[in-house]
Amino acid sequence: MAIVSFGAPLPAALPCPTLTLPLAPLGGWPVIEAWLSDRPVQPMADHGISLVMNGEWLIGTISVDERPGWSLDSLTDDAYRRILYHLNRLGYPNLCRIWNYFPRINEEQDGLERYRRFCVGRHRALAELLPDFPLSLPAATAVGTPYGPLQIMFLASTRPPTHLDNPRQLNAYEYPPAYGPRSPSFARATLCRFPQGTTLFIAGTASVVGHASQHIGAPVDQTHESIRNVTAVLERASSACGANLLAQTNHALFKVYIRNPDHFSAIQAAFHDSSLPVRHCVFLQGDLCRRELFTEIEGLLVAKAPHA
Ligand code: 3EB
Repeated sequence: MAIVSFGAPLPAALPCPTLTLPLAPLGGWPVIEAWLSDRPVQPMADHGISLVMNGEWLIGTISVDERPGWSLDSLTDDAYRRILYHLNRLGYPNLCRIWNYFPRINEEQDGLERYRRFCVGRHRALAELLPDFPLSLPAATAVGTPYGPLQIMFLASTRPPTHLDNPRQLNAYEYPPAYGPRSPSFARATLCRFPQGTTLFIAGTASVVGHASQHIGAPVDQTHESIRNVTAVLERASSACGANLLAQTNHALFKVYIRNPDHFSAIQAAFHDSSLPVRHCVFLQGDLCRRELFTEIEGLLVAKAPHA
């Protein structure tokens, strides 16, 4: 259905949505992520959006170049409006997972940090157009690239999923204004309990407890805190679906974004000492949305769980 490449170029013409991300894999080889379907797929492309559907899932990507006269909030607002327009038109109105990547995430643009500008634009579009906002917000990631366009990948479904909170963390969409004029529009996790199977998407999860960043300046302690948050989300999802997902992390994949490549070995070692399987982790160099955050974990778990 889709191909995502980390740190290596892709052939120009692939018959599916693609994302080429300049996030270097740490500790080795280029990483290619392939999203597969066991049913026939139908592609569609329109002005920078490329998407594919299989009757249950829709996966799409949009790439937007920044241009003079457009601030990142307007650009993001416009991209999200176009995404929602197509999801509604095609009958896949339920957002399940979103990834956002753009450069200079912690730089100021016209007096506001670009991550906060991105949040303003995303909030403007979603608050206006998404029914049941903010309760219908999906798990998401927002990570900074060294260069390139604003790139968004989105997964949606014909069926409504269940969005989950993390009891250790305030919902991001309820963060106080100290973190920016509009709160970050995402859920801590999204659980898709569909007849074909159960999939859990865990959002970018950092060293944040309540709403405050923890362990400033300490990458290993931040990693352990982030792992505690991922574990708490797995416990929350386990009670939501009636299966022990903590016992199924061998069916999970994790991406670990690391701001400073000098921290890679120490952060990787912290996973060795944890309950998350390090051989299921891909480590990528990327900037995070708060300057003080050194690392962030996201996860995907295809679960064995009783039918919904
Ligand atoms: C946090 O908990 C960390 O703006 O979409 C993590 C994942 C974070 C996604 C987003 C932000 C986003 O606040 C930051």
